[in-house]
Amino acid sequence: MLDVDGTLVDSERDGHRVAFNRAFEEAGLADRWDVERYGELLTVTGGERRLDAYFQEQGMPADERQPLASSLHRRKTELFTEIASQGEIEPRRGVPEFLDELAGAGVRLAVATTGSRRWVDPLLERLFGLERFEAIIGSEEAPERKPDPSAYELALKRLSLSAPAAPAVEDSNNGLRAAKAAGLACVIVTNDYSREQDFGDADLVLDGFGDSESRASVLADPHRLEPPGRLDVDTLRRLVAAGPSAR
Ligand code: XBP
Ligand code: MG
Repeated sequence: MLDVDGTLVDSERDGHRVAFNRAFEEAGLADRWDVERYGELLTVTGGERRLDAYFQEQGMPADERQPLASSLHRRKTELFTEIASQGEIEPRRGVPEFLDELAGAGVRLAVATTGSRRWVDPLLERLFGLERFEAIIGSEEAPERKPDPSAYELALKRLSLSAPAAPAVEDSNNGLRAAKAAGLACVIVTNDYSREQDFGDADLVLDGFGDSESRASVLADPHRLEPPGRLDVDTLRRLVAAGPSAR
């Protein structure tokens, strides 16, 4: 079970953030989210909810901010899709190799994201090919965003799997909480935005996927899985065998 934003792709700082700022500019608004501010705003999942929470913080009344958040988010989605179609959103280092290894081992894959299918599907198709994923659950299927577990619960249902059989790979505390609430074991691969977050409940924490040229460092390994400098199929299999509550 795979998260998208921040996990499979580096999409937040140079993707969604830039698209939000362009949407503000086009709408004649002076608001701009710099890299640091966007990191704080990321604690609210879902682009429309993030806009709404931001305008609420600015003191805007609900009847004004909700339609504004909705129209800005619609435009932001179009702008992000354009950015992605220009090839500006890259897979995280090690992800293509990781997905190839999973495919080679016959591991069934599903995606569980709070993002909209309107940009998720074309981006996954462009970077990895949609045929790899047996199910893709986005905000349209699971409107209660992470840390709500519904995206993971639906993904399990689509694959007719029960939770212990399927570990999640995530990058954030919100994602970890969603996966855990669905009963999944969860591997965290941190990134620049998430590295300071609380991953105390995670089953394995790495600072990257790792590949042949760059080893991932292990930040927490409560099951003593001892991955070989990268996240690999064997480590995931041993995690499933250990079970999420084996700590
Ligand atoms: C990612 C998100 C998303 C993106 C933007 O959370 O919160 O909202 O920032 O996508 P996760 P949308 O990685 O935990 O799924 O604007 O389509 O919501
Ligand atoms: Mg994420």
